[in-house]
Amino acid sequence: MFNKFLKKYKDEEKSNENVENKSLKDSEVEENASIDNIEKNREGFLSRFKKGLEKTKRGISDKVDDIIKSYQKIDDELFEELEEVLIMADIGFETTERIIEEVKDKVKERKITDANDIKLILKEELKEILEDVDGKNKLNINPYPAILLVVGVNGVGKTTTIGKLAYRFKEEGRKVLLTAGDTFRAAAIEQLGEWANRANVDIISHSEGSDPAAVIFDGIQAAKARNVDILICDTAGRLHNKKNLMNELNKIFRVVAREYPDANKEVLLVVDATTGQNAIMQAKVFKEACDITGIALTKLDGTAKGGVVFAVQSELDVPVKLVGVGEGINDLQDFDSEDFVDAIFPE
Ligand SMILES: Nc1nc2c(ncn2[C@@H]2O[C@H](COP(=O)(O)OP(=O)(O)OP(=O)(O)O)[C@@H](O)[C@H]2O)c(=O)[nH]1
Ligand SMILES: [Mg+2]
Repeated sequence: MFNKFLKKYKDEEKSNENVENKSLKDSEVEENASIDNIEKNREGFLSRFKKGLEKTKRGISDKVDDIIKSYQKIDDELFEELEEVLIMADIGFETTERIIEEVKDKVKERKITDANDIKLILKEELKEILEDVDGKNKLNINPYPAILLVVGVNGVGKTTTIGKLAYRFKEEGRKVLLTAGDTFRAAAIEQLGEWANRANVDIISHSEGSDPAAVIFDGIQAAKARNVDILICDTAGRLHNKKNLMNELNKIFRVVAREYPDANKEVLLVVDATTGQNAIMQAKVFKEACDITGIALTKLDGTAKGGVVFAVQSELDVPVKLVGVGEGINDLQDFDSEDFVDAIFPE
């Protein structure tokens, strides 16, 4: 979507250049400044994104390059080595098999004999797997009001992701409210409070050990009374077993359905990319406990196994909507499949 905006602005810029001796009015100067800002933001965004994905790039693209260099002709051994690289990058067995079969078919179809051309086909396949059909990778928050329930096991980055999101929505001019639904530890409430301060948004919290559904109930009442656009609710990751988890989440979901029926709902499962295939297991458990509508994949900057994005999207049938590429407040990006594949496969 960003590309479309950029193109629109660039087209306008071009048509402006065609008018000879046209002096710039104040509004045009401002517009040009905003074009510069958009381009700068886009550049900053892409460079942070690329930097965050550097390890995954080395784990996939650089290794594929090495293999291709060592093979003159295309044979089964080459495909076996490619398969190994993809599995090592945590793309997952099933998804890797699918990709390799498709690549083999295309090589045959297009009568490709030069090993160098395989990379392009591989890139095509990776993009296809992540393709955003009907904008399903976009957060479901429009029209407002919206409620975002953020779930996931402990330590995956839920609270951090909420903080980053709050900051971003606030910067975009939205009215944001946070709810400290992780009442398991006092520190969790404090941590969310710190993020609320940083993002300069309000927070609703109760004391440690109180009922999470009751905090979320209060959050919803406050959101309605204050005309909040986006209410974001933290939840506890430290639940001892699946039954506890299901009970607690079900209770929260009942409150949301009853108290905020008109709000757009997004149930965001946060998973930690550095845990690789374990992230897939967690997602499967949560999918049984509640209707996950999207995944935020965090800590992609800390792993060479960012290939897990492909496994998540193709094996779970839940769209990846956000990716975390660092601990900073700006290190959360909307997931864009084109940008992602281009970052891990630059050529
Ligand atoms: N490098 C990196 N670190 C991250 C990212 N997202 C979160 N973290 C770090 O992961 C750690 C855990 O993050 P939290 O947000 O506290 O995780 P949580 O899921 O809320 O954890 P609990 O409240 O214990 O369930 C923190 O040190 C964060 O800074 C990311 O995208 N990249
Ligand atoms: Mg937390």
